[in-house]
Order: sequence, then C-alpha cells, then structure tokens
Amino acid sequence: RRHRGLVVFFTGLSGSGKSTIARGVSDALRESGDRTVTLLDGDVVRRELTKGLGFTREDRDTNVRRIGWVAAEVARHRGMALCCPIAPYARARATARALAHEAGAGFILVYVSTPLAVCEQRDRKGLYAKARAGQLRGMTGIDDPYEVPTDADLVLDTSEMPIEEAVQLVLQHLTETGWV
Ligand code: GGZ
Repeated sequence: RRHRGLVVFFTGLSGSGKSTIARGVSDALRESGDRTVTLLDGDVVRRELTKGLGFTREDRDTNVRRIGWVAAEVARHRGMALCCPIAPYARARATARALAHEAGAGFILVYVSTPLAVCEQRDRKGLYAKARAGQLRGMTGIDDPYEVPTDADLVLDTSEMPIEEAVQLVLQHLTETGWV
C-alpha cells in the first residue's frame, strides 16, 4: 500500500504537552511499522535547523517556516512528518499547511489547548517564573501573543486527560481519516 505523505502539526503553548504527544504518536506508529515517521522535535530543531534564531515574531516565523518546509519535503516523499513548535501565529501555520499541500501531502493541525495556568503550573524549565519576574521578555502567553487556531482538525487539552489518551485520540483521528 502506497500512502500519500502527511504532516501532523502540533501547536500550543510551552508546556502544553505537544512534544510528549508527538513523541507518543511517533513511537506508536514506528511500532506498528506501517509508515516512515520523521519527528521534528522542538529542541533538536532549534539546535540543528534553526540555530541562532530567537523569539521575535520574525524569528518565530522563520523557525516555523523552515520546520514546515522540511516537513513538506518529508511528506513529498510519502513520509509522515510530526512537528511541534509553539507556532503562535496563524499566518505561519497557514504557510506550513500551504507548503504541505504544494508538496501533494495532507496536513493535520492539532491544537494542544492546555490552559496557560496549567502550563505555568508545570513550568518544567522555569521560563514562566522568569517571565513573571521580568527576567525573560517575550514569553508566549505571558507578554507575547498566541493566536488560538480556528482551523484545528483536533483539539486536545492535556489538563483533562492523561498523555496516553491524547496520543490515542491522535492515532484514532489518523485511523478514522484513513491516514494510517
Ligand atoms: C516561548 C520560549 C521562549 C519564549 C524560550 N517564548 O517549553 P520549551 O521551552 O521546551 O518550549 C519552548 C520553546 C519554544 O520554541 P519554538 O521553536 O516551539 O517556538 S516558536 O514556534 O514560537 O518559534 C520554550 C523555549 O523554546 N522558549 N524562550 N520567549 N518559548
């Protein structure tokens, strides 16, 4: 069976659970062996692909565009690319969608909608505390925008379910829509 390529694009605040869900989906799909999966992990991307970029609007747009471009190239060759940048701007997300479509691939937008209060409570890297203390400028959700998607294919709030359930819901969506 020859699949069409697919980009699964997770967007949401820092600490919302995007990477953890994407990793879970990636592991499950690799396990089932049906598709080649490329996980464009956030930390790795900013270290290898977009090193040197910061968090201005321009740099975030460049970051998201490069991720979207690589994901589209993966999907052009019938792979499945999972990516999980915050991607706070609707226009940059729309560009990623357009790049996937131009590559003849599908595009699924997963909005990880975990509320700011919960992400801030988790604060795994201490960035929210720094932002509240005025030691970090331009933290998404604190003093930098996050444009809530109006075009999400799936919305998952990890404060309302365990990660495994969020992973299952993504896999279920991919099955129902015929992608796996
Ligand atoms: C948001 C920031 C910031 C600012 C550093 N705002 O929880 P994390 O640590 O691991 O994930 C966040 C990551 C965001 O990078 P992205 O490439 O996903 O962002 S974007 O799509 O907007 O380009 C966070 C850390 O970097 N981080 N400073 N000011 N997140």
